[in-house]
Amino acid sequence: MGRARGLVARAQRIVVFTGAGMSAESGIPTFRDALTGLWERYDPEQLATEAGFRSDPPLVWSWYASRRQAIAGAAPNAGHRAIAALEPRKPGLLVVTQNVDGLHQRAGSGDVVELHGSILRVRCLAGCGVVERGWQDDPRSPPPCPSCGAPLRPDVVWFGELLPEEALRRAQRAAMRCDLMLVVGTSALVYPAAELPFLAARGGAQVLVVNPEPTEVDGIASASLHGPAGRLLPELLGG
Ligand code: BJW
Ligand code: ZN
Repeated sequence: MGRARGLVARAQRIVVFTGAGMSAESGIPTFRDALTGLWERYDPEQLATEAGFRSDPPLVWSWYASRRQAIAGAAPNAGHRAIAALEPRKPGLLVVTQNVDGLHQRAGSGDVVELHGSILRVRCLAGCGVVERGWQDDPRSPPPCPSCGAPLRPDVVWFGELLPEEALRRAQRAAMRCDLMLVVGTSALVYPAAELPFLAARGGAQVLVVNPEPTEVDGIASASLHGPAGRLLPELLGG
């Protein structure tokens, strides 16, 4: 911990790259953890692809509605708060998240890049350009697009879909320019997001991992702290 705290103290351009483990202690399940991960119980082909949505819109819609409800009832944890509290001390700090839950923003982080979209928004399946934040939520089936009548879909990135171009570009640029990348709560298995720590290391940044389990990133990390983010981040980032 002492060495890791030293890396944070010396860093001037920090990127915090987060995944589902960041929100685990807020009670939001991860995707790939044994027993508790969503993909243990649900089929990603059915629930996180456009083909799955088209084949059964009510099924996919209701799964997202129940997750949205769980997220609305959850609160940011001590890890989210520690990252938000670091921002004033490290100007230019950027949070790059794969999470769709909006908890970094609710904890007070001001600059958050959402690589996989947001579960709090919907957009038109037909791509007419409609994006909405507040809509009449019937958990049983997707409402029609107010402009063209096609179903609305969650504004998240499903498998086989391109990440939002501007978000990905900004994340890649920040990764190449940072001097410290803190990688929290991600299995780093899903591309292209998983490339970011490797881009950072190639650009000369120190990489610091916070995760209870070993991951692909440990091999390039200057230090790996094995434990839960909600406990380790306040200790690591506390002033
Ligand atoms: C804790 C903790 C605690 C626990 N504290 N830590 C073959 C090879 C390479 C690539 C591909 C391939 N076949 C297909 C692809 C491409 C595919 C991909 O990468 N697949 C891999 C799985 C192999 N990628 C895509 O499709 C992407 N698009 C794309 O590539 O476009 C180009 C293209 C077009 C056409 C064809 C092919 C390519 C899009 C990816 C979209 C991912 N979407 C999801 C769902 C979002 C919506 C929703 O929420 O429903 O995003 S999937 C899911 O995984 C979600 C996450 O953001 C993402 C990453 O998961 P994450 O965050 O890392 O979570 P977990 O569960 O994996 O890990 C949790 C970690 O936390 C663990 O390490 C725990 O130990 C830890 N943890 N408790 C700290 N308390
Ligand atoms: Zn439309």
